Amino acid sequence: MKIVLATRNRHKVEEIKQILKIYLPDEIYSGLEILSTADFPEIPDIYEDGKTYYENASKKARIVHKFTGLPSVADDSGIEVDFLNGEPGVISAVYAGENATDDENNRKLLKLLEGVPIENRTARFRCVIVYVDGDVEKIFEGVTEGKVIFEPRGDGGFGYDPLFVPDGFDLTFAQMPKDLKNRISHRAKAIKKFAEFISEILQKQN
Ligand code: ITT
Repeated sequence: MKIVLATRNRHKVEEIKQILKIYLPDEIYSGLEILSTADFPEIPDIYEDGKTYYENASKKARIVHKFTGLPSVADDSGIEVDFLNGEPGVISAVYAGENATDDENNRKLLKLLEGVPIENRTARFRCVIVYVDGDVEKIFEGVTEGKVIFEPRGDGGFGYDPLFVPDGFDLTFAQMPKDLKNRISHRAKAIKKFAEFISEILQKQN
């Protein structure tokens, strides 16, 4: 079976593949051909104008399914900071501007949290995964709670990882070994549910 990951974010592609490898039985993972938007140059850029993660993920999965004819899986995700009333949330990727780098987004977030003590820096990462194949649409969600620290730590991961320490840990997502982030992250929780769903489909086919 082929599936297409409807994302242009290469970090997400890498993480989703690693998480699927953790949660799918070996015989299913090895029979799965995991493609991504990068394999289909004809797919246009997708403008993310949704007000919710679901709207954006559903739009990405539907467009990629339309162009490829293959089961498509989109991820829309973001960080929600309580002190900022849930911002940046759905606009996490473009918080500091349309073409903002991760570094610019992180600096904006730190500036808005200047002077805020650690106990008030609570936040969560949320990931919404949408699977589309023909008339079938399925939604899977994962959330990981934690805090935004005072300065970036670590070189791993992407996005806001250097600023986020998940509850129960001392390391940021960017300091952790990849396979630890990929067991406890918002994306891991959502993809674990997707892996259960896809395993069932594939087992029925065999
Ligand atoms: P696609 O839309 O092509 O999938 P994108 O990076 O634009 O790629 P989103 O619109 O879903 O994806 O934006 C998600 C942003 O939220 C992402 O760019 C990061 O800034 C942040 N984010 C999501 N998951 C993250 C993670 O695991 N670690 C750090 N930051 C994350």
